[in-house]
Amino acid sequence: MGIYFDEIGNLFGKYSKNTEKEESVMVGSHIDSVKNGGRFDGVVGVMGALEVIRTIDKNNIALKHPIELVAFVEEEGTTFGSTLLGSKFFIDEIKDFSRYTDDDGVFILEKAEEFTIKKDYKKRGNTPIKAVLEMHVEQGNVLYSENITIGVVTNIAGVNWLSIVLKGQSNHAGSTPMHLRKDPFPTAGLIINEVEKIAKNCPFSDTLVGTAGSIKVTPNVTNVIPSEVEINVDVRDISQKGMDYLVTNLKEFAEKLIEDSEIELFIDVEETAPPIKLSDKIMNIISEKAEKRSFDFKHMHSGAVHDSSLLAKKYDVGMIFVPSIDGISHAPEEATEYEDIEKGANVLLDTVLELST
Ligand code: HGY
Ligand code: MN
Ligand code: MN
Repeated sequence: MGIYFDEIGNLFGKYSKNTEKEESVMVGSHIDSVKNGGRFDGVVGVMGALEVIRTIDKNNIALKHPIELVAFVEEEGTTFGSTLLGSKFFIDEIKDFSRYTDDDGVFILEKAEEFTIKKDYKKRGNTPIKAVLEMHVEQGNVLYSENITIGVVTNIAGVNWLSIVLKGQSNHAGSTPMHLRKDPFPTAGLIINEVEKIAKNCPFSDTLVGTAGSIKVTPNVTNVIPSEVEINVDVRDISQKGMDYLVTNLKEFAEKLIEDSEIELFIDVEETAPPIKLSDKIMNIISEKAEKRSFDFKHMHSGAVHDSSLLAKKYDVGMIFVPSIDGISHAPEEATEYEDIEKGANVLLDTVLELST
């Protein structure tokens, strides 16, 4: 395959043996992971794509369209602080790179150079794309609990990430009387609790989820009243209305909390990806191929976001889910039976062939 990178470090492998058309069928996922994550999230989709290409090549199957394997970087946002960065760059939606630095303050493009330009990478260029396919572990418990082999993804939840910063005044934990403190931590605690309360009690959506996943306390020392607390909140729903409900109510709650206090509040909302519907045409092909192999399949939405969320803004996209054992993901216990991955890869192969021959 021709191997290409782009400036942010996304990796592409183009298989175009005897193909006459220019538009490629893109297949892949991401290879980065969350901290303390599992071994299947993302990787299953990249290895599945590689296996599909190997099988086509080994069997000398004639294609009309090239197949492009893709391994996106920074899908999880673990290193540079924003999820779906690799695919966001690929669809040309990143306006300002300055906010994307790692813990050492290195910008993502600078970091990517170590893996691309320094290895005289070839630019992918603007090959047109006919369709995009991503196989992925479900990361939920629907398929596994219902003993279903294939998930045909209909739509993907949207995601907003909120950074909520509360500023107070650092001081001595022992000699500062309670009425003289400007301690942002208790306020942060109330806001964290409110995330769950609002998400649980939304009157019109039972797919709305809210997670206060990380907190940064400065200076984070037992005998020092914190000067600053930053909470990062992940808000998702398959409807924008649900996401807006949580963000709006949380903002109002936080602003009310600090009204008569000397704590300062800063809220930054990053609309990372909108809720999105996937291609009916590709959904039908995936269903038909699963049926042909007598695999049980189910149409379902994805609560997790994927690179496909952003690609679906520009291209015809389809996703194939394989079961996650006990629905666990983003944890070392994340696992999927290898025979389930093989079944998913076969449906991926059949779908790719339908689209590229
Ligand atoms: O957070 C997600 O849903 C994805 O795993 N990045
Ligand atoms: Mn993930
Ligand atoms: Mn993933």
